Amino acid sequence: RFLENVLAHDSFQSGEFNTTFIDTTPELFDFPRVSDRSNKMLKYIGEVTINGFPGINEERKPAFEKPKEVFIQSTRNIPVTAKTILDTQGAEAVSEWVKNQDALLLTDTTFRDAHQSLLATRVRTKDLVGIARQSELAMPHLFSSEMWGGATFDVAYRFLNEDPWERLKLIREAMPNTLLQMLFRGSNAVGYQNYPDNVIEGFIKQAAQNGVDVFRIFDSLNWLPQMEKSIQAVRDNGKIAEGTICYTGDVLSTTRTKYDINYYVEMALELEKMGAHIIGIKDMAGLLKPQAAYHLISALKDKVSLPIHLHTHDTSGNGIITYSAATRAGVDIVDVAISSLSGNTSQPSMGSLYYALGEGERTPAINMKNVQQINHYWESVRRYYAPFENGMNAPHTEVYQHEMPGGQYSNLQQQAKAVGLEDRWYEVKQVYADVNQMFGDIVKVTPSSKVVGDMALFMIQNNLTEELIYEKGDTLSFPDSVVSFFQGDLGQPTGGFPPQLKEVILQGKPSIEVRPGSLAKPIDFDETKMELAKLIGYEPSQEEVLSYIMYPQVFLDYRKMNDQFGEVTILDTPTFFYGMRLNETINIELSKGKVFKVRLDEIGEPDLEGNRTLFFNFNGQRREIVINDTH
Ligand code: 3PY
Ligand code: ZN
Repeated sequence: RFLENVLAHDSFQSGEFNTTFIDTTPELFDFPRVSDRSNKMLKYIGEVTINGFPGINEERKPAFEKPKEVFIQSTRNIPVTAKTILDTQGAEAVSEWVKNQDALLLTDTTFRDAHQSLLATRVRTKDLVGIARQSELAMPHLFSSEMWGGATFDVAYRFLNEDPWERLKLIREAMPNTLLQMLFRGSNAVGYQNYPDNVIEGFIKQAAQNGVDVFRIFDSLNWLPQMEKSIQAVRDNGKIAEGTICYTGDVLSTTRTKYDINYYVEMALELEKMGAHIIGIKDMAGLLKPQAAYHLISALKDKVSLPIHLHTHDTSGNGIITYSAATRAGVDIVDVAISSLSGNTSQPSMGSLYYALGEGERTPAINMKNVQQINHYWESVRRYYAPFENGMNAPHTEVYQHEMPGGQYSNLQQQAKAVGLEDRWYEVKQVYADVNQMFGDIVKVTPSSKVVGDMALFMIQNNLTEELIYEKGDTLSFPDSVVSFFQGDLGQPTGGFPPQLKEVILQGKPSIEVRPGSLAKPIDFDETKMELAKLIGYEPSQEEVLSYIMYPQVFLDYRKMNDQFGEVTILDTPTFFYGMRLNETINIELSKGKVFKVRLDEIGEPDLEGNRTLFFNFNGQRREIVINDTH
């Protein structure tokens, strides 16, 4: 094996017979590890080559051009950033610093919400880390980079075979001078249900230790008691708590007055009392129209002493005008994405906003030449993810009627398809809006938005109208998420539940009106750690224990995949999704600086059991891998 390794080594093959490389190349002696790891990797490649990747229908791997090299000149003097202020003077000082800036500050959502909203959250750590350092150099004046939380946590494990904590650590390393921001669902953390208080506290502590600086904390019903513990935990860890209000309806509507300007001002004042450092306005569906933005932000700036951070989605096509109006009204920070991952269900484009605002004292401090280079990278990388595009490619003003959040649109479309309602999608959107009214006009964002979606599908599938629900209610078996919602498991909506519907849906089941976390038994972390150790065969880290608490089965499935295939995160994205073409050669960096060449030489015919043998050339050695063809 040693001889094989030597013969296969680049230095040997290049005809350089100076054997000092034997002394300086420890991997030549590293037989079992390299061959075990590489066999697992080849097994993965073989598996995707033959059986495909979930959600990808193309039979053959397309040819992708490599992203252009990005080279951003680093400056000698590191500018004073919000991150340096946080690290040297603390969170309150950041709040003051933000308020004292004339220029509009920007949060770049490219690493989180942009791909969550456009590409089903599928962008891999490799592609993010591949541009993270250059992004920081290109955009040193960003307020923050939103790169964690929301759906990225479970999607990483569930669909990408990667560990989200690892992503956080790597981006932290690559971006030491930028505030890293995460989206945190209050008492639902990064999940879809309520967790006990000590889980929320434990999660925030671990996220802070691994590099999160700004926690955007929201509740899916805007119910303040669900946010208090999280805000306190962020403060206890010396990080920035962005107390966030979800925006719904239309503050200027004269017919729908439940969520008027006063509602937001009151809530912001409560969040300020709770200890928030910044007030976030989270317009997750993109409903905030330009004039409404002007009035809302003006009122908030007038009544609240904290900085205001505005988040919208460009679904309607009005995002830039909304931001322009908010900027005139004095908003402190807005969320944008790099152009090639912006627009439609994503955030408005950073470049478009820059040019729209023109020269003036609020012009954001960005170097568009640098931003262009980063944009070229994402233009190429986005192509890898084409199968996950959500299909919306034009402004969609219908969002003002159905009010579905950007991230839910394609998800619910898939859910509808799965139950055979693909052709009735227009109806699903209408019923979604009707269900919202039946529920008393609630905030719709993960996880409350899922409840509305589930109810809409249930009604269409069972040919139910609102009247029929009241008539036949006690004979119906409502979706679990709907029952649990009316039981109070996600908290209480503004104005309470409609009493008659609550009675029909609960059919005598008990409900609560207190904060669910106040009843939940705290998790015993030591016991859970022991339980998990038995299941995975080693002592887990605190991060792994938390992941297991949030998503037990998803985490265990990920461990199983990891044991079977190893660290597939090191594969380039086209290979990860599509496997290899016959006679293609790829490079795999099995560990830092150790690059191996892999060629797929032959794919054998299936035998009677459907097994095919794939012949690879792995750094000069022939390797055979048997894959069961499941077609
Ligand atoms: C999430 O919770 O994942 C969201 O992005 C909500 O808008
Ligand atoms: Zn969003």
